[in-house]
Amino acid sequence: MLIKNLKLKGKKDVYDIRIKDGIFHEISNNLIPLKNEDIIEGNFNLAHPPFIEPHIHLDTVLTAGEPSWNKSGTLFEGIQVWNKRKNFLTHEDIKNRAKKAIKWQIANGIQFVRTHVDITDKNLTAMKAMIELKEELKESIEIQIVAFPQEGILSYPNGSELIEESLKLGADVLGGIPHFEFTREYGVQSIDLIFSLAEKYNKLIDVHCDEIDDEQSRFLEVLATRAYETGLKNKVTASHTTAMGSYNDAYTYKLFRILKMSEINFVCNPLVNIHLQGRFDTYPKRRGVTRVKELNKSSINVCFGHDDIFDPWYPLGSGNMLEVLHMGLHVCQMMGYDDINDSLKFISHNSSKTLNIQDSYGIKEGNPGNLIILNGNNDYDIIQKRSSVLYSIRNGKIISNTIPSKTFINIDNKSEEINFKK
Ligand code: 17E
Ligand code: FE2
Repeated sequence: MLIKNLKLKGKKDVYDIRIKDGIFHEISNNLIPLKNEDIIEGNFNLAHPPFIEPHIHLDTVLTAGEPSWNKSGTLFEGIQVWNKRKNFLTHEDIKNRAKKAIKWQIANGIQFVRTHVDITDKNLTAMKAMIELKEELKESIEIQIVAFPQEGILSYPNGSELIEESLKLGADVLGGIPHFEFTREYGVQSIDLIFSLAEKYNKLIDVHCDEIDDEQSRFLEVLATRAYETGLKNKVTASHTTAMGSYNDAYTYKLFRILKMSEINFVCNPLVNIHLQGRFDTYPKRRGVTRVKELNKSSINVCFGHDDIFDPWYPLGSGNMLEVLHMGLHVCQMMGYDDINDSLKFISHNSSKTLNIQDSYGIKEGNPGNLIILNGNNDYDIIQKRSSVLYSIRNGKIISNTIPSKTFINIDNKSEEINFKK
């Protein structure tokens, strides 16, 4: 396959890209088509590595309102509603809903997903279904599965057995929820258990950590310290960490030292946490998101995740990482020209480090031939217009393409096509 006339980030020239046997073969100017080669016209749009969804709950997608709506908008009511919905889970229910959401993700240029799957269920129905779906879709999307104990490990009957069983079934990552355990001690013990299992089974770690507006919720320091001391370091991710939005600056200054030393990754979920947090405040009302701008400035790896699509925690969403980024830039006040112009990394390169796939990620000769073509030629333009993903190409095969809409206006006695939306 030959893709003609592409812009590449940070480069002035126009490039052609040849993918052969599923691999980036040549990236150069003016490549001559070979006999019988498939040709795609890039129209001077930006070629970019595929978007990454580093944090979603695919087992819960598309269940909002079942059996009831989350009326308070809190994390806690979401957990209660899901607890009731769990009674109706079947293998096919999980697979059908997750597959529908994955198709939306593919249409939006996502090719790598890390999904949390609730394992506080004695039958592990969702885990078994997601492991099967991961295998079925592996040509089109790479899925990492987190064994996520939604109702706690030490606070849930047989929690530690269920999480270990999930690893034996094939989960890739260990999850946790220390701030939701009954006691602080259980929270710390749950982190210790996660680390010992990660070492035993050679797995990654991604913990829902301090997702609460309680400035006393300080499991992040424990997670980072264990990551540092065990040497698991960048194999560890802290998701949400919304309490960091409530920590005082003196404590946060001290905390950042171990965060930096630990080399752990962060996932901020701005769409969902701007909605779930601050719910116990009147006014002033906290934003309840982690300190993305400051983490990034300290060269600590941080990326953005969607978290939910139409489920007990979030009533909207269509799997579009540009919407996530758009919200993230606003909520984290990263709206300077340079911030906006260098922001696609929060849904691509930075996320690849979180997933530990950075070595084979990116448009580079010799890497797997995975890219998207966006309807725009720089980060700024693409976010402002929330561009369509014109093509998503995986191992040299088109897995989605979109024809952008056209809009006509009729004013001043003339009809005109305008290009405000991509
Ligand atoms: N569960 C949880 O503990 N936190 C969340 N944000 C979601 C599920 C979506
Ligand atoms: Fe989450």
